[in-house]
Amino acid sequence: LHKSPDHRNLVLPKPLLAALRGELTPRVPIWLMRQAGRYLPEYREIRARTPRFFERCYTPELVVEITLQPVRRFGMDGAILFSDILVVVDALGGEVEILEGRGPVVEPLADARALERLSAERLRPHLEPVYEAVRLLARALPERITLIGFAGAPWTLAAYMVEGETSRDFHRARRLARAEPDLFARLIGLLIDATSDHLMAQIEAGAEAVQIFDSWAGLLPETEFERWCVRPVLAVAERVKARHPAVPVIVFPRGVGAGYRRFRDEPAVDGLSLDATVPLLWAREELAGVCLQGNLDPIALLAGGAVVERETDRILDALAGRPFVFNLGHGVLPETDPAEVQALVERVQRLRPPIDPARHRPAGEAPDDRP
Ligand code: 1CP
Repeated sequence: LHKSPDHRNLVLPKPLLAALRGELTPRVPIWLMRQAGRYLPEYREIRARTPRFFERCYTPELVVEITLQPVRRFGMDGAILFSDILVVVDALGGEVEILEGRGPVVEPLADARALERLSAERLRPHLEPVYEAVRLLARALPERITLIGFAGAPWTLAAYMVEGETSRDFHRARRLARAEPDLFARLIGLLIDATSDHLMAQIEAGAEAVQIFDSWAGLLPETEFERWCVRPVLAVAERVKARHPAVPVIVFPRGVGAGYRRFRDEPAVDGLSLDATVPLLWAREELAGVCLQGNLDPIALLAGGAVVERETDRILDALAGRPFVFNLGHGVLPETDPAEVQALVERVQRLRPPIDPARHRPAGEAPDDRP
């Protein structure tokens, strides 16, 4: 598939898996959220031929091809399955479509009757083409590359289901959670079942690591964050780990600031994906004991060139000496120039000389006043 330059094979067979298991890797592995998709001309070509989004998601040969496109071009260390968090909503029987230029549109869920119509029983049969694609990918990928499965977190899925579409603030979803917490808890409970089952099915088909995307976790104030993000995400992670203890689980609670600390000492959480606002020296101190992932601002890739280089080096320096996975702070934007992604992957993957630890003292600290 990909003719990798020799240095990429000098390291462990799967640098991404090694880092997620807490090992220090000779070079930092990289993959990018939304690395497949609209910024690639070869994806847009497939989209023109197969305009229905879910048709692309449920045709195993297309899923395989779209998943491999960025890996073939750029040689990342991880291949994330081409799919969407909303396939779970579709499988449960929630009416959902993905419209061009508008994103997801869902029949809004407003009451108990709508909730009763959803069923977790349809999940595995409905998503069988997705699992078939995972099986094909597990066979097609070169040894160095880790196959990543994923699911939306219960809160983020519930937010789309109640709101009916994307939104800046998800007022309707947050109002329902406050006004009818018992109903909302039942929805979250159903989504805990569905997302953990979906992740386990991907693992059973060959996914080697999984990521839980809680893209809208940052909208929740403290107590709501605990109830609708932390507890459901940990419930999902714990169920997956109980069945598949060796498979790393990465959590991406986007925008939660100091709330990232809630995931640092959890045995079920192997990786913590940082959004671009998280200060890295804070993360280095406060989030020890878990493999960090992140956090280049996707906008930096639009500026390109020296901006990306400077930011990339700053991130690599800040996390040097720690198990770390390079990624963006959120998904690749559709306007991104593929050449910038290419340059980024090359920069991260080249072996860097060991870094002088003296450069890593936080500003103002004397050379030997650290424990
Ligand atoms: O026409 C198209 O191609 C539609 C664009 C598109 C694509 C390429 C959508 C609709 N989904 C996807 C693929 C996708 N979605 C992947 C592919 C694998 C990869 O990363 O390469 C992944 C991981 C997702 C996950 C996803 N979907 C998330 C979580 C990550 C994030 O960006 O926060 C969310 C929130 C969604 C919902 C969704 N689906 C599609 C869009 C445009 C959106 C976001 C809408 C919004 O901003 O609210």
